[in-house]
Amino acid sequence: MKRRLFSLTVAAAALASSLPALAQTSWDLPAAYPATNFHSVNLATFASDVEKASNGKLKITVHPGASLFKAPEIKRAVQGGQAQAGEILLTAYQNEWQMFGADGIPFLATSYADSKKLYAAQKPILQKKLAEQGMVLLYAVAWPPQGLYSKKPVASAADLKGSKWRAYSPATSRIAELVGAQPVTVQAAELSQALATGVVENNMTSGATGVDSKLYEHLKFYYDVQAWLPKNAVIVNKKAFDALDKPTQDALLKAAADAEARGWAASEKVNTDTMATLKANGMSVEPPSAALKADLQKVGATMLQEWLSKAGPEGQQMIDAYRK
Ligand code: PCA
Repeated sequence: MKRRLFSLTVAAAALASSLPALAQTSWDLPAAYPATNFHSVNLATFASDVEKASNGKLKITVHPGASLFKAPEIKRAVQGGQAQAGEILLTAYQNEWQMFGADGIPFLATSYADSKKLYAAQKPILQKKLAEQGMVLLYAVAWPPQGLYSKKPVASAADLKGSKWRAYSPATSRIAELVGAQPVTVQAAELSQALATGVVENNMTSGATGVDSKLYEHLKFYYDVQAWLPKNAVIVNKKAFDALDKPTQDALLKAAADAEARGWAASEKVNTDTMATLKANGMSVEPPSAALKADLQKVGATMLQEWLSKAGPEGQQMIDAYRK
């Protein structure tokens, strides 16, 4: 009996000593949008691609729906290493550095093609800034174009005066101010609740978030303004990245490049599909009137000037690179 126990112990010890060879790194990746959202679905595929391509050496657990960290806390969590990786909405961090907000400026880039050009102009400085902050950019994917959801019909910006406007970024708050509405910052995870309780009565976001948050249950009008396409970026703590062996780093970067291509394609498809879903759920989906469009374009022109004056030469260079 004793001998048997001894040989079992020896076997267990032998097994344990062979473990480092199979060592697995586990990462947490907090994200702020529901599991069914196309960004989250893409993250799940990305995580499983990484696990396969690294032969199980790197396991990434995605935590969607702001379940691990609230949206505005994710960047700092990755920077501080509380989470090894995370997905952030770049424009939400504009107050920290103006360049983060370049894709939140209304009417600067309104199509997928222009949005990709803007990303190309923004990417090198984003990578540099994140590196200075101890992080690595893995990939970024645009949300579908942003339109206006409202409880009441909106013929021109005058109809927005005094309304309770949901904002998700400094830029969306600024739009509210410029049209005379009252901005209230509400994260996507709390949007349906805020609408149900009457905290807000309109907002600008995508068809994707409209469907995720069932905005048609509270708001009957959608104006397909196509004003800008903000991006989500997936970032990783640099120390965590550097701790991986080279083959695992390569597997991660390859899976990230695939996720970026897949995400942009998914975004376009989701844009088309969600417009149909909004209509099927009784929402009026229309282009904005000429007056509303002109009013919002004026807001966009003001915001671009404001952004350029804050962003300085770095901002001007980026806009020039984008427009080239
Ligand atoms: N949905 C996110 C950000 C942009 C979008 O389309 C939101 O409404 O919070």
